[in-house]
Amino acid sequence: MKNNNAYFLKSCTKKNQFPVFPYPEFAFMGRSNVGKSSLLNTILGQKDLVKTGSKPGVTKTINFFIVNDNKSFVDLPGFGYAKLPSDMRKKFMPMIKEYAGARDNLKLVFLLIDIRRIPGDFEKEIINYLASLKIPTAITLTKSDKLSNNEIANSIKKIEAALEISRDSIFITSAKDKKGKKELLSLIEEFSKR
Ligand SMILES: Nc1nc2c(ncn2[C@@H]2O[C@H](COP(=O)(O)OP(=O)(O)O)[C@@H](O)[C@H]2O)c(=O)[nH]1
Ligand SMILES: [Mg+2]
Repeated sequence: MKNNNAYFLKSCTKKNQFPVFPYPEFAFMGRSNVGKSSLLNTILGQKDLVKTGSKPGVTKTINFFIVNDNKSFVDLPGFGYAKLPSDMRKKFMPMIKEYAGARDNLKLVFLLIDIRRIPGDFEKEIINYLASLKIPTAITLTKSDKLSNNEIANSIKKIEAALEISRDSIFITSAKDKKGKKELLSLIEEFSKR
């Protein structure tokens, strides 16, 4: 995938605002501060198409980007700004459901998780929900530059066990050193054709 033409299309808060087009779509979700904006910029090969390091929880809109006039990337609001997990569920799950249920061309969801964190029930719930819609999820571990190779291997084992998923659906990335960029781009190419 060449990264020469990516632009922001629109921000939406409701289903009836979602753009209609025939492109294969890829969604990115994860907790605030997980490195979602940074990873999106890395994948797109652009410095700051997507704002990074902004105050957690400020962006609550669903943002659509058009990539190479043949794909769409969707940046979902970061969850985790709400204090209680039950609150997160109340706000975030309905939004995920509304979004994922409405997008027939959604090919793959990148669920970002900080490589230093053990994911819990909330991530599991998202994975199970997407699976019920037959939407595949790529577990995308971020900020791998913060750990040694040994620590990375240990984290992968723990995350695999916590989410009860196979190693095949886990991808190791770093926006800082661009680790995983090639792999994610090939994945996007592959799933565009499905
Ligand atoms: N070391 C390191 N820091 C990162 C990486 N990705 C993001 N960050 C930092 O983590 C913070 C949150 O990043 P951001 O992309 O805004 O996260 P978002 O809230 O998920 O969109 C910022 O201070 C980034 O510079 C990474 O791969 N490695
Ligand atoms: Mg962000």
